[in-house]
Amino acid sequence: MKLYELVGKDKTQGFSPYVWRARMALAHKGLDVEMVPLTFTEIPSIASGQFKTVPILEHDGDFISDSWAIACYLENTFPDRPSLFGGESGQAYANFFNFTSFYNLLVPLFQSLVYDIFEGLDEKDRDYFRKSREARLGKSLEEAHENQDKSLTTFQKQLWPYNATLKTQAFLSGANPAYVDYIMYGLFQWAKGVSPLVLLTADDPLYDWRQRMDQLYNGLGQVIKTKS
Ligand SMILES: N[C@@H](CCC(=O)N[C@@H](CS)C(=O)NCC(=O)O)C(=O)O
Repeated sequence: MKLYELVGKDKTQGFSPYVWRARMALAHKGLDVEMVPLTFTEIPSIASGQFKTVPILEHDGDFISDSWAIACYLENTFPDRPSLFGGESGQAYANFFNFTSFYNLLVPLFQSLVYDIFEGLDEKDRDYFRKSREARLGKSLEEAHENQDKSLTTFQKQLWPYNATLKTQAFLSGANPAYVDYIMYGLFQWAKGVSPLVLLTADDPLYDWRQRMDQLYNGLGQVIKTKS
């Protein structure tokens, strides 16, 4: 089994939030995977160019792309291993969280990280990244960077429901971590891999949660080093 991931100059620091969801999901299922690092402009070299984004999972000759599709594939293909969703209603909720977290969390975090991501990229990806992301942002990377604090505050303001939830339960999925936690954790792994920005304070319940997430699966998430 192979998981294609996204890297910049440092090939050991896979930073995609979506790949982290898939990586944690594979670990949750107890499946060994070979990580294959790609830069942005290398993604079309996989599976005859049929996919534009990572993660891409290769298993038994099949290619599955999209983090949500990969999670559902793992759940269906390995039903006897620990469940990612805890049943149908858990899966429906995780699907909902997958969408809501996009606008509430991922977009403002993207706006605050975008310039730092650019700076960490392999030289050959920079033109592609600048062009595609400036079109998406409707402004230059430098302008986005000037607003970094504002975007970060927007992101932080959206965290209250998760902080509140973690006052009454250990993980977002309940007593034990599962896919909703991996969606959230992917965002923090992304930020950690590309930027020195501090997202949480020690009194945020998410801070303690993140430390516990870092310990899972033999400290898998700790492969990402804090930027300085
Ligand atoms: N909905 C997709 C989104 C994946 C995605 O946007 N991945 C980004 C990396 S974080 C990517 O591969 N982008 C390639 C590009 O923009 O060229 C998923 O959940 O897997």
